[in-house]
Amino acid sequence: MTSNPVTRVLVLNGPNLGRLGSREPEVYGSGNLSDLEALLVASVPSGVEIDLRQTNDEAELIDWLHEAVDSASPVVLNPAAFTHYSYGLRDAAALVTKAGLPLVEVHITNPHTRESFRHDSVISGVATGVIAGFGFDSYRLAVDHILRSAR
Ligand code: CA2
Repeated sequence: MTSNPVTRVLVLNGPNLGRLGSREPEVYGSGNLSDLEALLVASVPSGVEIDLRQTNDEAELIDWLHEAVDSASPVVLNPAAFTHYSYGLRDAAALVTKAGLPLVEVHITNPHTRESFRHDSVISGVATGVIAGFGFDSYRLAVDHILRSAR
């Protein structure tokens, strides 16, 4: 539960998600990150900023989680392949939730229906919750939860 009204949600995306819309539409759908941003902006009340970012760089993603702590911003995180092995990202995600801020792990696909290496997440154990398998709606549901729980 966040105590202050939410004015900004950080929506952070890990490696290769910048390629959404141009590759593997049968797996990830045909929308790109601009489409995702537009969907989220349309789903939140005025006065709530959707700050959507993507990086292929693990260090940059960790820095953004530190920024979330310092600015008390709730986070929606699609860690992409880092989900499955990055203990550095896990430690940074734990800093967010230990600061009392929500961090919702999201996935476009349901990793449990895919290759076995995708079945384990090193992030889930420190996340507030996990939403997977609903395409871009996974993100919308995560933002909706963050805004409802902050009321
Ligand atoms: O389903 C998800 O959102 C994933 O986080 C996507 C990751 C994958 O490693 C996770 O297991 C599940 C992969 C993102 C790769 O993004 C691409 C986008 C377009 C084309 C190819 C890859």
